[in-house]
Amino acid sequence: KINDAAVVSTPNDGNTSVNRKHRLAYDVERVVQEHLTYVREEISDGWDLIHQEGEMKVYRREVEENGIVVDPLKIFHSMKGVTGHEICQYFWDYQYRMEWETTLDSTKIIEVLDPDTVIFFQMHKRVWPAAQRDSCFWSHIRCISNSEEDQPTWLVVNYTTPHHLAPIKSPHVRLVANVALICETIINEPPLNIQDIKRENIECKLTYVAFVNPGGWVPSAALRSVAKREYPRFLKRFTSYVLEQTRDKPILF
Ligand code: H15
Repeated sequence: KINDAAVVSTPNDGNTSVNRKHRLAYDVERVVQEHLTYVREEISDGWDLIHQEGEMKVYRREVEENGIVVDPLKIFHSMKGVTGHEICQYFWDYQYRMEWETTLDSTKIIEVLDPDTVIFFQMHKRVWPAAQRDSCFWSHIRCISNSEEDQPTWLVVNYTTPHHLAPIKSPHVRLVANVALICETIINEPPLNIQDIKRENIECKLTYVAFVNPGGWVPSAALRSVAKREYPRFLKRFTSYVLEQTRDKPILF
């Protein structure tokens, strides 16, 4: 099965596979499969609901490693009017990023590994009394068909990787991240003809998970309060951006 694992599918045609492997293909496959395995896991003991607003629920588990806060975070949300493909496309595509991201100074692509996988270098805004953070990560978009009848699952994974074009330069500190956005599209009261599906018939259930290590010490209370404020803010702003961008466009299934 390991050979199949590195087959790369194209976002615009989930059924075609091309055998174009790049040096990080196995890494991408491993992390994608991990996210798919855990996405259905129920919220259990140790997870605190830290924010709830409409359909959005933000959970966090308090974890420290060597005195550094590395709290895993999980958001469940559901919205009408957009597909999982649309949500993931806007999240992955760098050309829209600075329109919805409020915690970045810059973003750039430093390598294209295949049509669905790129490496980003980002400079984050300095948001608390600590050194400025940067990040270097591969970002992969994927469509997974579950069955003939169901809409496919779409996901994006952002995962830290080193890169010769992005050396760590003091005073900047490198963030270490493993972030996934996983979307399922539901068609309510499906019309007989697929062409008749309207935006009001579609609903997207999304899960966003983030494991972020600040890469160095940051005061715990400050970091937790920034995270509690910024993650819900990000998801609200991002999802309203996608709604606004897609409202008058044909539905992208
Ligand atoms: O996922 C989000 N943004 C993407 C696209 O820019 C990048 C993200 C990523 C973050 C860090 C490293 C690599 C990749 O996936 C939205 C992120 C919203 C973040 C809200 C701010 C939270 C503040 C607490 C983070 C703790 C890290 C310490 C510096």
